[in-house]
Amino acid sequence: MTGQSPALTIVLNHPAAETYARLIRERFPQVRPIIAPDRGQLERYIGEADALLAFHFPVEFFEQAKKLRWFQCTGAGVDSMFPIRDKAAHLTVTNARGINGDLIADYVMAGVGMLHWDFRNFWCEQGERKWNPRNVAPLADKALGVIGLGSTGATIARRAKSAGMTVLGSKRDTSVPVEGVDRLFAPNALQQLLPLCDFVVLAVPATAETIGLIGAAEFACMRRDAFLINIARGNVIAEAELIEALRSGTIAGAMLDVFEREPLPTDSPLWDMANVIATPHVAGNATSYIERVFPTFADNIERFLEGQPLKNVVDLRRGY
Ligand code: OXD
Repeated sequence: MTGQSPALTIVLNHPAAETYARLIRERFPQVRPIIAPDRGQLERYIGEADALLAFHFPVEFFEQAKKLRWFQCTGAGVDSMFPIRDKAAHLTVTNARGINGDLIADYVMAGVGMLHWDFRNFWCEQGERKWNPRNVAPLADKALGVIGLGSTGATIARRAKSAGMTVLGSKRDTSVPVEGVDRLFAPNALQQLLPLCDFVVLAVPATAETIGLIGAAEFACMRRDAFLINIARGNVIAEAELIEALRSGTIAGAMLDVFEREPLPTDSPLWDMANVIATPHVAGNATSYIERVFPTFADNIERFLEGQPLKNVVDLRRGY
């Protein structure tokens, strides 16, 4: 590329920017990757970017990104663009949907097993050397509802079905069946779906329609022995109302990977609740993530250079 101007300049605002840069150089000598994992570098280089790769879109630099035409999100959720979505119509936004659905489904099924068997209690009893046998219903007697049947939700549904569970789900278009889902509900029929579930799994993107989707009214529809699992985004739940529902026994417990504020503040009551399993937004963190996601990204670089439509394009008005 010496002496020639690059065909495409990509700013890499990611902790693994060095690795992405190496992979891009190996495959696309005509492309100029710029390593910019922190604010200072981003501020310096964002004005040169034709494309940006990041997990969160750095909205504070949007106005400076005058040449930007493409944002490749390294994850699935592009809710970080929410504040600028009305100004970003000129950008092509692509994501990495489908890359980590299997891992997220592993996480959900692990949560279903732990909550259902009350493993937290077994661990406490083990610490106290207590021998306290009890009986547990097979999962095949239980129903799991998936709110949001995009690529991740549909993978979760198939896994729950393969564990023998009754699987319910909600999605916009209920006319097309989803493999493994016994019964589909429209998004406005949550109040009918929730009382039927032993486990409710949130797998919706955070959009104008889903922010605050689950609050006191929805917890009141759930069974007192039901569990909630959130692998979507923290702001899909009204967190203060969740804490109240967990405290008062309106629902039995929850496994939460995402929170209204991340990292979860150290003074959040969720850390100490005996009926909560809290994890630090890891459900989709597959080992070798970069190797898994890079083929999609490389395919898109090729398409971008050839002026072809990109893959995994996100409709910013819908939010997914
Ligand atoms: C994602 C995530 O959006 O891991 O991919 O949260």
